Amino acid sequence: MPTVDARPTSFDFDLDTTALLVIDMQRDFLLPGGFGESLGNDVSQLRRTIAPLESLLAAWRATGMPIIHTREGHKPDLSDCPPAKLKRGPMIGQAGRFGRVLIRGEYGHDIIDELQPLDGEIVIDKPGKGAFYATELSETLEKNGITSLVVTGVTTEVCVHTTVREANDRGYECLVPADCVGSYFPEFQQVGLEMIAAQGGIFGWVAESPAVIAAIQE
Ligand code: C5J
Repeated sequence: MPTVDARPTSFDFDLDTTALLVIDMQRDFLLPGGFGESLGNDVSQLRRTIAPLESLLAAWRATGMPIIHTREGHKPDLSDCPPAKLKRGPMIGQAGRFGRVLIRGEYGHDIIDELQPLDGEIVIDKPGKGAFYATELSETLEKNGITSLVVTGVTTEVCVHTTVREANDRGYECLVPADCVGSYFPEFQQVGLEMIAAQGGIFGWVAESPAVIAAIQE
């Protein structure tokens, strides 16, 4: 069983029961000129996760362990977008540089070229911030015998955090590689990671991706 040097303690995980979760590495959030940047955000804060995630994905793919990608977005008629979310996110469904913002099937809704899923990898479309809400994620994990998750993607304090919290309440162990999650706000990145590992790992563990790669290659 590989051990990762992580905060708050070292984390043991079983390669047969661990999946890699890649949260919302979508063009709408990461591309210069896209939705995220149109809100005044600095996309370079998210884009620094791309290279470490490429390396982690390559190492993970070599093990044959499951990989699950998620995309936040809505049906074209917005019937799965709660009015409160739309009220606070009026750009959702509007025309953006890369198509209708956060709408399934649009160019901007899809995953960035560098991290496109390969055949056989699972892609889960989610209408909310958490990957468990209104999706088939629970069933998918149960079917594959998964009990631990390595959670990556964007943004740290929103969709990554919500998913880690949902997973924690459902009994999953979560390890978050700090260099593979990103926030537009450096202070949220720092505090978001601290919150996961606080109080003896209240939501899970935090490590760096080279340590995770070394462990899965053991
Ligand atoms: C946000 C996400 N930040 N994927 N979505 O709205 O974190």
